[in-house]
Amino acid sequence: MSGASIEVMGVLNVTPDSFSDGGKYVDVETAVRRGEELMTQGASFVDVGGESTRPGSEPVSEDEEAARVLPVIRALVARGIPVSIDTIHASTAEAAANAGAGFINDVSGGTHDPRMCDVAAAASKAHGTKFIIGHWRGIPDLGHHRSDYTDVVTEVRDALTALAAQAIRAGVDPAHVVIDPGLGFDKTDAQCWQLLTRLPDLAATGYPVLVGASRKRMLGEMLGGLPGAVTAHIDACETHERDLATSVVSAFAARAGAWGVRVHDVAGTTQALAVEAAWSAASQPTTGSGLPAASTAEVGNGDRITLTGLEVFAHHGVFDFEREQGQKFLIDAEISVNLHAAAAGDALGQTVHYGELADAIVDAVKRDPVDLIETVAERVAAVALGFPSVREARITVSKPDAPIEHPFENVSVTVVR
Ligand code: PMM
Repeated sequence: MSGASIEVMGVLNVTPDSFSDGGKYVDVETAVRRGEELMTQGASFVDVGGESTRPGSEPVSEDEEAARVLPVIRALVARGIPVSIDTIHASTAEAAANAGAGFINDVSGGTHDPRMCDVAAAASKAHGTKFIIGHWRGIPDLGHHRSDYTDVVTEVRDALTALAAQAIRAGVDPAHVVIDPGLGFDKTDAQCWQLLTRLPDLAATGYPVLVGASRKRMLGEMLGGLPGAVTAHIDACETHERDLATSVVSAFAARAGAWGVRVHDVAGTTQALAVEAAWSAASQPTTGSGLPAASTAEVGNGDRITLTGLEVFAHHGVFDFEREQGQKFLIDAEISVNLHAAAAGDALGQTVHYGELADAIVDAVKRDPVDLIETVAERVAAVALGFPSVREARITVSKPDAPIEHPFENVSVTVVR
């Protein structure tokens, strides 16, 4: 279940030939006005592109591309508008990042230009620039000849994971990686729909997932099967005939756990996302306090760190002698935290340091004696949840020497928070 806020990337193609908005925003002033309009309509940031990736389109020299995008990026950044640069060229990405673009959006995922990963790494380090890694198999060809997959979702996911690992090895901060299945790039319409329906498989990689379905052929083909009167109505409204379908995809993508959507019609998507958010909020189970209860979907992908049998000498208990003499407590902590980025980058900074977790738990158990191990468990859970990215904590506190008048093996309580 979603309801979480999702990034809306508004498309601003400053190209004469992009497939749906080519030629509309070629002069800087018009482009900047459009960027401002996209932000007013609810965009989180504006994706500026200077070269069309439409199959069969004319390649653009890097100089020409830079001349198209840089003045627009500079003007948008000067107005405080967050920007991404849509390019497969490292030199354009570098210049854009230096001009203040917060995202490098490379539909080739760093495969087209051998310098791209190094540029993304330097920008990640110097400016905190994020790197959007798209999936494709080469410059788009008119015949869509490279769409042979045995299992498109698994293959795209594995390819993106490998590209992300390569970028991280080059020096991109794992927290700056975003992945994108590259809808329409070397994929049939049916394969694009499969990728959408299995977005959770991509999200389970631990990387934020961006979806770019806006106005793409997969939507046109689907709408083509509707009665002619439907299209006639759309024409009368003067909106692009695929925008409504795009907005519906945005809502479904949000529900499926996407981090963001790349769209031309920001206003439509903003409305669709508002509907999705209201729907999700109303359908959340609530606790007695009226607060939403944690759902399994929110808890994440199943990754866990488990620390068992942590021994702490402390003075908890209802009897005076327990308070005076103290006794042994054993703590088991199981925390839910996405471990993918840590594993991909072999990076301690992306996970919970179990030594620090143990230290924090021992400190929490040792301080201020209380009557109940329930209270101790609650305290330990709060400490565990205080570590960054921990989404759930299952804490068991055992008191093997508890004052019970009969032979027993152990007594414990478990809380899940
Ligand atoms: N598609 C296009 C261009 N840039 N960027 C990302 N991250 N994902 C996409 O799917 C994507 C993209 C092609 O569409 P356009 O010509 O309308 O910009």
